[in-house]
Amino acid sequence: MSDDVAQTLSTEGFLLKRSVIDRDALCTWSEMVNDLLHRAHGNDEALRPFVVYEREIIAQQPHRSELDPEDVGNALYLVDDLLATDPLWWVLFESPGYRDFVATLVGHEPRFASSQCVVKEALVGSRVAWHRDYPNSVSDYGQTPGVRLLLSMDHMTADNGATMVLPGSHVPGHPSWNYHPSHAAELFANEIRTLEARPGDVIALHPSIVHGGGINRSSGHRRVVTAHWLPADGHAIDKANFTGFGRTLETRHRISIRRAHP
Ligand SMILES: O=C(O)CCC(=O)C(=O)O
Repeated sequence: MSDDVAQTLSTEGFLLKRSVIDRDALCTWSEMVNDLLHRAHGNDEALRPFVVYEREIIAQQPHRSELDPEDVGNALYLVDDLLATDPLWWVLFESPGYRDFVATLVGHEPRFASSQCVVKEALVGSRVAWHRDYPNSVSDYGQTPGVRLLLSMDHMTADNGATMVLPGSHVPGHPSWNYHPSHAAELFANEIRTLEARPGDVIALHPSIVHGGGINRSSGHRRVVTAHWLPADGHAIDKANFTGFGRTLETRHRISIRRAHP
């Protein structure tokens, strides 16, 4: 990891890198995302195991939105496990700017753990609840938890539900560890940062940072492609049989993911 990047990630728990993906590569990523979401909207059967709809999120966690499940139609919340939906995603994850950034953060033999497209559709997008990606009830990344990257596909602003972070909250001993992440976000509200990003920018998150994001009631969608990357000696365990963690990925860069409860 370069010194300034290492310093920022270790002290702040996040960093925003501008224009990681160049304009040409971004067009290809956009086409992939558009195609994916088009298929998901069209109820493509092959995608169904990977799609989470807004109505499902709101039915299970009503505090994520002031809308009712029947208000949000067929809006998508996320598509999980992008590599399972289409192996071509792997080509995108190999885009030079992106790949170099991953290498800067976790070394030249990065291991891939998971990926999603998180969608906040125009007018109806729910909030992302405050959480830490590690530790949590879903996944265990052990001693070398790596980094979560969020590639912004749209201009993310406070209005459309940009990602928000509580700086420093990844550090053991930070007072936020005494509270549930949503309570910590309330208590330390004046320290929260909203990460406004443009298409092609990448947000890097330490897996233990408290983060979340607001609703989208704007007229445009807000989409990010997330991917969790580990160093060469990293490992991930799926503790919840969460969609997206079940497969064993076998290429050189990918990681074998074990289930805690087969
Ligand atoms: O979509 C976002 O803004 C946040 C995504 C997120 O929280 C995550 O990938 O852990």
